[in-house]
Amino acid sequence: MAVERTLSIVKPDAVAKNAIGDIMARFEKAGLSIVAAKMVRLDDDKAGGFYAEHKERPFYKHLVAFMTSGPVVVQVLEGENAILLNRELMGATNPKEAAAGTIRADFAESIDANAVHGSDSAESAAREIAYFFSADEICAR
Ligand code: RTP
Ligand code: MG
Repeated sequence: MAVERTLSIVKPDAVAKNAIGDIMARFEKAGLSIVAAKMVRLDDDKAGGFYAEHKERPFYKHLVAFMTSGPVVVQVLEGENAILLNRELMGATNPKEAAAGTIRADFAESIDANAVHGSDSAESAAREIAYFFSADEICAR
């Protein structure tokens, strides 16, 4: 296994319920290091560009509206197998289908307000990290 980096977002619903620390603790307890982090308020362009792959999907407008509804915490996680490990920690997109003990099972309200984002491939991770962070904002361990 290789050391990887992945992009994680604590979404507006989880920020609103003061779950930032609990969610970050899950990453650290699983062996992932937070090597960059910031709280930001996304506008339509920034959120829409981030989810551009879903532009033609029926839920796109709603997704962008949700992601701009309040601040988010964007972070880069680093560790062995980080991309898949983060997806496992997150659980299924729909919290009703998320395995017990996953972040979405424990913190998500619905498929729309589902607490966290995580990159789904090495290609996505590279694009998404560069979308939010410059190289000098990422602190190598
Ligand atoms: P994310 O990108 O946010 O980490 O979520 P994901 O990979 O688990 O799911 P994805 O397919 O990339 O979808 C992005 C977000 O769009 C919303 N969604 N709604 N109503 C629907 O059928 C539907 N499908 C997706 C979810 O909020 C999902 O997180
Ligand atoms: Mg996705």
